[in-house]
Amino acid sequence: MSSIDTNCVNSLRVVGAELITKAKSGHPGIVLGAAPIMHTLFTRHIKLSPNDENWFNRDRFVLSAGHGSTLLYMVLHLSGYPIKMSDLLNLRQKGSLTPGHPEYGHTPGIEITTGPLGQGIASAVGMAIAGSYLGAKFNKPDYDIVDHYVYVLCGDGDLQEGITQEAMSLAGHLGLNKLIVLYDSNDVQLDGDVAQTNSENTEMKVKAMGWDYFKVNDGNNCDDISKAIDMAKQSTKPVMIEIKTIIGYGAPNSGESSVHGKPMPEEDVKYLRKFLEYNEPEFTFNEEVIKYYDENVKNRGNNECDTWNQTVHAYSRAYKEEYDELCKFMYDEFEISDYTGLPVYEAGSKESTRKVMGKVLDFISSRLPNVMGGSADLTASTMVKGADGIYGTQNPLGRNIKFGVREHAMAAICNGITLHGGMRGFCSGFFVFSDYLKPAVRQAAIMHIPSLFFFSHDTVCVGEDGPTHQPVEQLTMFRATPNVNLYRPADATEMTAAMLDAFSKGNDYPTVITSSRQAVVNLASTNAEGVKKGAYVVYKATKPSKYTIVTCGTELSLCLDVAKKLEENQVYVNVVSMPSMFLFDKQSKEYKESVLPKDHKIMAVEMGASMPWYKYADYVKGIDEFGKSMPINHIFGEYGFTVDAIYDEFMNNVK
Ligand SMILES: Cc1ncc(C[n+]2csc(CCOP(=O)(O)OP(=O)(O)O)c2C)c(N)n1
Ligand SMILES: [Mg+2]
Repeated sequence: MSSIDTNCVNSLRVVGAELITKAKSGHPGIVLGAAPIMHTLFTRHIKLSPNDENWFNRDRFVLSAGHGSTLLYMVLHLSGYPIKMSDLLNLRQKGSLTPGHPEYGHTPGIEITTGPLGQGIASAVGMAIAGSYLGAKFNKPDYDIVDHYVYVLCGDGDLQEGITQEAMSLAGHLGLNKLIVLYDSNDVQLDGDVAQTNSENTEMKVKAMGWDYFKVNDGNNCDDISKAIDMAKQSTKPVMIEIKTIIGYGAPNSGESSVHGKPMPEEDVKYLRKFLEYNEPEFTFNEEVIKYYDENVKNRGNNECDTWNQTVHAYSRAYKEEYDELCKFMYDEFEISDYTGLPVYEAGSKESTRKVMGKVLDFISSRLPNVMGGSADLTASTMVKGADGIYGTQNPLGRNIKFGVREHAMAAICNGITLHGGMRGFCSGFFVFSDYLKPAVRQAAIMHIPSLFFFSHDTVCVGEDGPTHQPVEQLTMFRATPNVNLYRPADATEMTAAMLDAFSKGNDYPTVITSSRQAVVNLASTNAEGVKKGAYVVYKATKPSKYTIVTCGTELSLCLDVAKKLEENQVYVNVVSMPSMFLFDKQSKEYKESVLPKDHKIMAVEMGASMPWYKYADYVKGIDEFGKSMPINHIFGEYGFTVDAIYDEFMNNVK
């Protein structure tokens, strides 16, 4: 290793340890162990332009081992991103630019929020899919417009997560040759040695999944790491480079799990400095280091970006039409203006909302070439699929991703597609199995990105498949998750409005849409404007009323029938459809009170856990037990979701 590499790596190690000790919290183990990996990747390989953070063809870097944030912040600081030393000194402090784990949209240069192990590597697969699609669409001989790599740094913990197996298996199947995973293999994790937990052969495992595998035996050797990355770039498959490192290298307790996540005491930092023969003042990168990063990351990257801009300029002349289209992708300029072909449903007709969801999605895909996604082996049930055939090496322009039964990776991949830029990812499954992918929806919500999650079979009306397949608490789960818009539309009108809104521009939150297995009546009284406000009065009582029934989804038509029966008995109630609590809560006080008047007694009705409705209602008719296997026509009676049963419940508890 050259002396400059040693100087850079040692300064990352010492300053990193000092910053964590100053912060009184953080993870020195990975910083000390993986510093040579990050240094080599950034100074010799990665293409980034600090001048243009959003350069479309930059390499994407994903720190799947999010606890290594300090290392990433330091490298980005040295690379010329607007992260100052004062920001580093504020590591993990309130309001700082350098929070505990990397946060997308918060710190310059951070491509994705990470911390929950496994999410990063799975989303990187999505970034690689988006990159390959865009490359296939726009690259021409001599014009490599989108040909970037997606690099991941992961640790032992990432590889233990189930989501990682799902994602890697799919990446291998799809032959994502621009995906390069650098595995910080230090045989140690938080609670002890990895050997206490794992005995599989990583090389055999990843090769069996269709990956190439290279190994670097000495993780302190930047040249060896660099050579392996060079080889990885030549591969026709996704590549894992296992790099043997020593956790906490240079600390007195290096190689032990105790160095993973506790700041080093002052005397240990002194020991480290002595061990590395590092003599700069505290918190100091010396001139040589700064200059080296200036030249080899910042200037190199900015130059590569300039060259790319020239290529694109020439491309704009040689391929005018493609260039115009490329701009629409890059600047997110697609919008639906022509609604010809949007399915129309007559009032009074019957259709399941899942069928409507599928048809509207097909329409949207035909208008928006930047949407891409699919289902977890449930297209036949959810009706959700992408356009233009199945995506894969045979058809890189296919927009239908067959995820297989890999819900968790599917949702994280969907986030990666969206994060890449230029594309919007969507995915789909049975609502009950949203449990399998919820952490990725949470990530999307934290990142404020508009990933899309479409589910069918949204209540116990699934029927025969029984409690394992009958969702009860999942609606509550998403409604309780901050920054998630959950839509539960009642009929074709509401579903169409929800779908179009989900794909509209400017949403800084993910959208979850649920749909019914069974057919429902398409009502004359539902409307798109009301849907966008989250809730609206669908039926106004014919005489002054003191009561409102609030509901959503397939229970809306039922509640309208209940209101009719009540009127026949001189009880006058309004009926409110509330497809989105998230949007309703954002409305003005006046609007909210016009929908749910303060002086009304309010009953909520939904075939799901009652909990979220207590925010709005005095009395809730819900389902607070698991489902039971039986045909759907028995379900309504079993759970009291018939006109007569709800009528009685209203009369006994609300009136
Ligand atoms: C999903 C998830 N589970 C648990 C954690 C807590 N956690 C953070 S790092 C870590 C150990 C990971 O071990 P490894 O990847 O080997 O990191 P190293 O100790 O080598 O730095 C754990 C359990 C987490 N961040 N995410
Ligand atoms: Mg480890």
